[in-house]
Amino acid sequence: MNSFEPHPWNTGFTWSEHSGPFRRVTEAQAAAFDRDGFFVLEDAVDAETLAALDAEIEPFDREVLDFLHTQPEGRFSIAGVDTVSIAVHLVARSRVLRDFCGSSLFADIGRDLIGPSGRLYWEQAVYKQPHGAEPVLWHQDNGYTYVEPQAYVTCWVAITDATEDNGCVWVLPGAHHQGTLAHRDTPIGFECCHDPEDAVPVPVRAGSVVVFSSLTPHATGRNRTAGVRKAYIVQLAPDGAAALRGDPALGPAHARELQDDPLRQFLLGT
Ligand SMILES: O=C(O)CCC(=O)C(=O)O
Repeated sequence: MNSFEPHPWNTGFTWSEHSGPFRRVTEAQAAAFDRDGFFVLEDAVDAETLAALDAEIEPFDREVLDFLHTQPEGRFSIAGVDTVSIAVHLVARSRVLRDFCGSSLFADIGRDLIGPSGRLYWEQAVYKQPHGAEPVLWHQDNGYTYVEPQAYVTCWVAITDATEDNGCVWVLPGAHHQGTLAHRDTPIGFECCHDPEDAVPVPVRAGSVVVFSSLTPHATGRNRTAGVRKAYIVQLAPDGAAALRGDPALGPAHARELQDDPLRQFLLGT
């Protein structure tokens, strides 16, 4: 049996169920989101848009890899030339990515799963390098930066096919109901559980989007193939969401930072 400890700042969390009418998400997908904490929007991004994303992200990823090569052992935080490259806040530097995140796809998902005033909270490209050294450990997105409200939405856009071999997402259905869990800090990232029971792989075709909650424990395996596994991650939060600052081991948060940077955290559909 999986057993979890709550994050010290998570007291009295309750999951809010979603009800229609929905714009993009089906009733069944919304029910899966409430029950399991995830679902897949199959083939949500067309081939032309995917090719544009791929081409646009390429120089940013190259920049990250060049930076990683200057670091001791090619590593910086959880990223490394031999494992994963992560390029953040690209909408501030790319009209193509700004338009993609401002598109009706995310406006609709936001409307369906967050409500009328959703905002882009974060976006990043995560590229798993060929024959990668490490997995991304089991974590909740709200375990890295504690945001309130705790439940926001992650859209994991597959730019290449994602398979069990190259490091697709795995999720732990149902655990999102407990709110944010305690995470331990390891040399290769935060971890909320290890090798949990009932984990589910979510392989997807390029162009499909794995939609999951910021509270859904997830992980990705090592890339055991010769190709790069490419994903662009787009996270949507309610307007007014704030990141809490402090060390949960030392006590309550000492600051709340509103997530409304106009350069990269714009209202959805704008
Ligand atoms: O795409 C991946 O390999 C992992 C990404 C992830 O879990 C995250 O960005 O929180």
